Amino acid sequence: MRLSRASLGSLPAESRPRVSPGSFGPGIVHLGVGAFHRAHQAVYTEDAMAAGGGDWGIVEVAPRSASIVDALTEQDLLYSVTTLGPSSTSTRVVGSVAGALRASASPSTVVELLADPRIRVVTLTVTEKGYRLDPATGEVLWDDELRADLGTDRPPRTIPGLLIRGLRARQKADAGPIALVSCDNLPANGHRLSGLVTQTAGSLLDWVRASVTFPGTMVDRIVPAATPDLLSTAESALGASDRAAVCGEPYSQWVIEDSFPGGRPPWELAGAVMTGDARPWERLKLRALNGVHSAIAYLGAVAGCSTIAAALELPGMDAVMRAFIASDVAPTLDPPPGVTVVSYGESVLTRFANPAMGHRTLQVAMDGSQKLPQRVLHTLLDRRAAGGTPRWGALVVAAWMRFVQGVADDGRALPLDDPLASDIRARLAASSSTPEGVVDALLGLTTVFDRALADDSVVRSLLVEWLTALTKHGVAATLSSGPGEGDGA
Ligand code: CS2
Repeated sequence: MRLSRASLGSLPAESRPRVSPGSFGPGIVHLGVGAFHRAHQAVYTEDAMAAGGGDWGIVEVAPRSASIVDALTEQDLLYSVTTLGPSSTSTRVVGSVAGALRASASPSTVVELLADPRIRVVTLTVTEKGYRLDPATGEVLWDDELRADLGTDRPPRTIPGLLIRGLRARQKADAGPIALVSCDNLPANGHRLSGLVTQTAGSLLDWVRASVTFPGTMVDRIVPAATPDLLSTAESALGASDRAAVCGEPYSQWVIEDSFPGGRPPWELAGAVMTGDARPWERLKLRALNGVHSAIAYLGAVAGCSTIAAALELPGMDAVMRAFIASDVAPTLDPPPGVTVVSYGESVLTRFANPAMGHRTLQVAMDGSQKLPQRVLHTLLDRRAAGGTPRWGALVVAAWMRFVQGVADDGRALPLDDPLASDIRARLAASSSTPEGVVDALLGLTTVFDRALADDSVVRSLLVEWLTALTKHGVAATLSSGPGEGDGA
């Protein structure tokens, strides 16, 4: 049996949707219907509607992928989320989806939706690269594709193109104000999205200033890619197969700036924190969670570990991550009231150690050029500006430099899945393969490394020392020499 409205009656009671599918109208358009969104915002929205009502159904827009849209459509827009605790799992069907379509197949429908007065919120999970912003500066990366989206009538192909064309249609239709909400791990994501829209708005700018808000958010839940094992766990829990099943850890957090001119779902009833300023949360999460995640991913992948939990068990890894958090990350943060960076970091390491997750190091390692600035390099910059020596942060960057060379410590090939892969490979091919040569070649990636970092001799020599240690002795030996006496000191 396949999951569908007809099969809902035979699901175990605790797995049934908390809202009745079809009993509410659409209120949100979501761009980027990936696993993270389905395990996070869609769940909060279902819980918010279950607790407080409202027409906040989500119309899911997949920028390209047809398979998720087909699966949702065949299942009457239903799918399940399996929560993977360290010793038990539970599966629930989510009923907050009100539509699903593929932007590349129906761009004009997406534009029309953005001009529909019922839609008052647009959320986005399009990954760092979807915004087409320079990761180091947040400036728009103009190219022919984006110019054509903004300057011609052809169906838009880029995310900024879809947004601007939709907003133009909304202004024309006089459909009322709207909030655009980035749910990606970008630094000051509301500010970045507002920068993207204002830099590309052209003659629409005055209307955007008067009618569009860009609430910043901090989104958090570890969501590994779905596997065949997950699909069978979901099927046995539900007694029905689900081709759109996703999974996630028990922990989940959403902090949202409360600036929604057309209204919003009562997300606070679902446990979200509504605030005036999400940046302290966001910065804490980017540096003390995502930065540590990336660190474990690069070191772990080079050491031959396929999952984050396995990499965390490498002798010395936990101690080095604690040293990174306490010595480099913590001094750069001003955490939200009641939170300390070190205790937040402790809870993050416990979450990463959850053996049920099977979160692959290569999944977290992808798109490093887009992730490093906000996750690690901003920590280094702040430490240097305060006169510090970011020894552990430099180890993380050196681990990325070791990773992008494409060979693990045991000689196996490591894939490089990154929008700058060809630039990275070309730079490495043109440089000497000594640690100095590799460090200098990669520091030349100007959209990744701020000049202040690339020109900093203290940072450069820390990178060379760590890369020498990683190359000569391997990750395991480098980590097990521990925070006390690593080669990077
Ligand atoms: C991870 C994040 O893949 C990655 O880069 O660091 O997806 C991480 O799991 C989430 O941000 C947790 O909220």
